[in-house]
Amino acid sequence: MELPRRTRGDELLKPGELLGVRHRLRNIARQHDLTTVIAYAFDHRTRMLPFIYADMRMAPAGVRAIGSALLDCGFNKTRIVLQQWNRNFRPSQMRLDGRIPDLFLVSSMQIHSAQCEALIRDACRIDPVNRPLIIAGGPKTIYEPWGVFSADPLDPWGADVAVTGEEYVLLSLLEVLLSIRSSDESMRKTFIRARNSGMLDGIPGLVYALTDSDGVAQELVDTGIQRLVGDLDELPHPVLGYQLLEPPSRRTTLGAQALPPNRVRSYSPIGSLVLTFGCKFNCPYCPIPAYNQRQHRVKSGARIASEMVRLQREYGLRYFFGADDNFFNDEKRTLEIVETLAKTRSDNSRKRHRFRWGTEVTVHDTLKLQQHLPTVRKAGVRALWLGVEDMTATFVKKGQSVNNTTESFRLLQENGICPMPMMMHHDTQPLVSRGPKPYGLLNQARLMRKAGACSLQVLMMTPATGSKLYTGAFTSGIVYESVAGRRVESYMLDANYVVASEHKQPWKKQLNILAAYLYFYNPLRFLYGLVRPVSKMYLADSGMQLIGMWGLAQTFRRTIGWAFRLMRGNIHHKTAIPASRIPMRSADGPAPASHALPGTPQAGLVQLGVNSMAAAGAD
Ligand code: B12
Ligand code: SF4
Repeated sequence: MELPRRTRGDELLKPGELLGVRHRLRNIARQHDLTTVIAYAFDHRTRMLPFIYADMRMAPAGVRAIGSALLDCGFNKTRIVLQQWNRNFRPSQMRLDGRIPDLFLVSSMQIHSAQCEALIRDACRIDPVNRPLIIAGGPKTIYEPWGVFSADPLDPWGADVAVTGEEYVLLSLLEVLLSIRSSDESMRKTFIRARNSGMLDGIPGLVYALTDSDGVAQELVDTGIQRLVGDLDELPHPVLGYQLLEPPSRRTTLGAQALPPNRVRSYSPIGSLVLTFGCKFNCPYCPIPAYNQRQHRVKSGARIASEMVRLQREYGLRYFFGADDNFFNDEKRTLEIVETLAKTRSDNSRKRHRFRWGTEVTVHDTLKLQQHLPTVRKAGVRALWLGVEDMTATFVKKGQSVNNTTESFRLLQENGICPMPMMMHHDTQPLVSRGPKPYGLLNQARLMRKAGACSLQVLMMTPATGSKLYTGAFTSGIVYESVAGRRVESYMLDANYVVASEHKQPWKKQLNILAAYLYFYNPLRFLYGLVRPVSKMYLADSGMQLIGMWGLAQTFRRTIGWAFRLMRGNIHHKTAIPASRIPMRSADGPAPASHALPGTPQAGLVQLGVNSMAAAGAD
């Protein structure tokens, strides 16, 4: 089930609204000496292909964006802790500026939910009087905000509020809280006052719990779908967030200082940057178009150039990854960006900049933009990830075909850009096929390699939260609950594990993924690549082979046991959609909450009791 769409014409913030809240907060920030810790939840069990290197060496843009927004508004006592680098970090022991922070923010993807919960639980160990206001956000809460609140009355823990949106939602929340906060009041206490008086209900993009006096969540109130910032130039500059990174360590506590600028590059040599958001396609397994309210949001070329130049100057960053859903989505906007970057200089010399970057595009749009690929290359693009899924479009159709795919790869290679295909393996796809059409997974891997693919991503078709196919996959009973006695856990939902299938021998699917990777990444290909690289960029090919072999070893180690379990059988299927067990309602009244999935208990009956508790000051 997709996120509901806001009323047409009301999907975006008005121009200048994000700038406005930033400006207003800057004026009041100095009256509130706030300290904030932002943690990125990361489950190390997810370390394998296809993103084995990028997962650790690219500080995530989401937490950096939130950090940048806080710093930009004047909250300079902010620190970003990445569990990738600080796996022992314990929120209950954190101190910043010598004190327990006022705000503890957690960001998580769905696959890192277990760590997200552990972080929140640990923060809840801080005694209620000193406890920071706990705010959860990121791709997990965007689709499943209830997941950060305990549904077990005997085991209460939970965030105070889940943000189902972006910077603007958080800043609006802070603006409301700071407008009523007295100087010596804790942010959590202020939050409870604001919540109980209904002051948060006018900020779309929040889900908060109404709790009883023991802190047990009785119902979740959903303020609806956020309005999105349309002009991404209004976002705070990403250069700010890099100042806030906690240095990697094995400690449970925080260091005295953030990572110095001259060491950022050694830990995070790739800078992920927001360039555009949204995609015009409508693939039923993808949540992205609905999340973006079918809007395409972009930064200007000038702004992107300024971001890259400053990041290079201040941190020495030269490699970037665009957090785009489909960078080539809109020809005019794409050209504006690449033409500007192609002319950009990093310094006063006459030489063009030396940034190198990559991002995601589609086969369809690559062909459409073929005559502009030389400019794309001049802009610094050296690798493009393409969602090929299945070249024969047997299962997934979005304008790709065998000829289109090979042609787009050829064009990219001709222009010195590495094509990086992303494939989706599905129940009806064999490992190898005979005949004129290359249905088989290996047939396609072979064709793509021949056409110049520098890397390969093979993921199993798995229901994604927020996609059209999501709920149907559960009601039709294809999603596994457990296999041979082992439960499917959230870290296994990364599409590397076969956790949803109608295949009679699903272990074959698991082994097929390994076989495709082994076919693509192996010592022979590495050696061959040294002599006759597939790419014009000589070392790119052998470098990718080395990373691929390392990633394959991890993928094998982590998923082979699952393949054996699948062989043993005893597969139990889920019958219900994973919905909130805590009743939910919309802030407008007992109407269904925007983020509630079918099967969520409807709040309303308990509403009166809880509201009166809330009014009496319970938290
Ligand atoms: C770049 C990217 C990657 C990169 C880097 C990820 C990273 N850690 O930086 C790489 C290539 C490594 C990657 C890997 C994967 N990715 Co990825 N990735 C993306 C992509 C395209 C951009 C992410 C990004 O930087 N966005 C820009 C930032 C600014 O946005 P953001 O992170 O959403 O943060 C904003 C809000 O969420 C919010 N927010 C975030 N945190 C917080 C915290 C608080 C407290 C608050 C208030 C707000 C808040 O405010 C932020 C600013 O606007 C997104 C899709 C997208 N367009 O967002 C998918 C996405 C994040 N990836 C996804 C997935 C599934 C994966 C993989 C599992 C794929 C796979 N099978 O291997 C792996 C996981 C690897 C791992 N072990 O973690 C999913 C996550 C789905 C979910 N519900 O959790 C996404 C959303 C794509 C999708 N399907 O919609 N990915
Ligand atoms: S083309 Fe890619 S980003 Fe666009 S809807 Fe399809 S899967 Fe999602």
